[in-house]
Amino acid sequence: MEQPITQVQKKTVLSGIQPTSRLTLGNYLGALKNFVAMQEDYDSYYMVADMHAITVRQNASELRKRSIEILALYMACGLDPEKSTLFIQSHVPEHAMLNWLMCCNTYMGELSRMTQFKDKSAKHADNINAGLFTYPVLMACDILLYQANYIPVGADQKQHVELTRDIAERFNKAYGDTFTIPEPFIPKVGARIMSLQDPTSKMSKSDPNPNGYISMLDEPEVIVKKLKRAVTDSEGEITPNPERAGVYNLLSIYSACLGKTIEETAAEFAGENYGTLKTRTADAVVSMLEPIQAEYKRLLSEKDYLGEVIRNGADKARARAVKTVRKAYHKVGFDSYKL
Ligand code: ATP
Ligand code: LTN
Repeated sequence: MEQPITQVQKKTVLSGIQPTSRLTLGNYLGALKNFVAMQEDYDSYYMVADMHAITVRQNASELRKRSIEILALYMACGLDPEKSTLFIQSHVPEHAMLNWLMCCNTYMGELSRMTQFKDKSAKHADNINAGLFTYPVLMACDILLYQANYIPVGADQKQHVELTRDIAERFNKAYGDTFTIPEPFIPKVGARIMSLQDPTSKMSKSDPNPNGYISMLDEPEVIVKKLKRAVTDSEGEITPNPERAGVYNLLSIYSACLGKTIEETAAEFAGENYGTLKTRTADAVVSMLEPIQAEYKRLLSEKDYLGEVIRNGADKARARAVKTVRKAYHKVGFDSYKL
């Protein structure tokens, strides 16, 4: 008798990036590049985290525009709406619906230990709002709604994924199995690209000094110039030593662009000077970003198509998210038959 074909259920991946500004090389190498690599083998959900972005004051029309642009950039990098579910977070109201339940299962002490909260409240001392504090709970909801197994993120988000695990385990213990426990997926090289001007702090899209970061949309000449100005040290030798933060950062960028290990790259540059390292790193970055930039420009001119992708993405995401909300609402004692 013919055997029935049993389909192996793919594991689920979810991640997101905040549309707070144009994306940097750090966002690409730490997160986005892996989104693309993972979409082939996983049931993938990638969102633009616009609800997270308003923890810091945003201009409304710019936020709306940038959210669409970032979704277009996802696609320009290779995310295919036929393979992945691409959506804008605020289009899926289930994120906010689950948020309250999870706020009631998270401790103040846990949230006050989050380093991103400490950093951002220091940076925005005039607007330390409750959303900035509870932000990791919303991030936990993003992940748990889709029952995601793996979360591709840069090293700075590891703490938030760990908190998500704790909240999910607590909920499952109190109410019975409801959520999948996720794991962070952090790349070996590129998980923490540092500022070109201060290599002891993370390259960040909200850095007021544009020489500190490379934007994914920077022109080739600008990329070359920024890398030429990158802070190194006075030792003159190229070795893979994390304590020599400037040189190590350039080696990381070069390695991550070409998919090599830092040791391989350091061996390649042994005996060379910093000028060569900077020029070849700039070449690697430019050749990686140029085709993405061209495709991005093309996609932005296809407004109707982008609109369709965004609407379909929201429908697909909602269909999945609502199932989890129904389950969780029922578990806590809400009458969820109407959802
Ligand atoms: P902001 O500066 O607005 O706080 P950000 O540049 O840190 O933002 P996020 O939207 O917070 O960017 O991050 C999106 C993803 O990119 C996350 O997975 C994060 O870990 C990753 N990421 C951000 N910066 C870097 C970096 N410098 N190196 C590697 N990964 C990074
Ligand atoms: N908190 C992340 C962005 C983010 C995210 C998520 C990442 C929001 N929701 C869910 C992974 C999964 C950040 O600030 N980088």
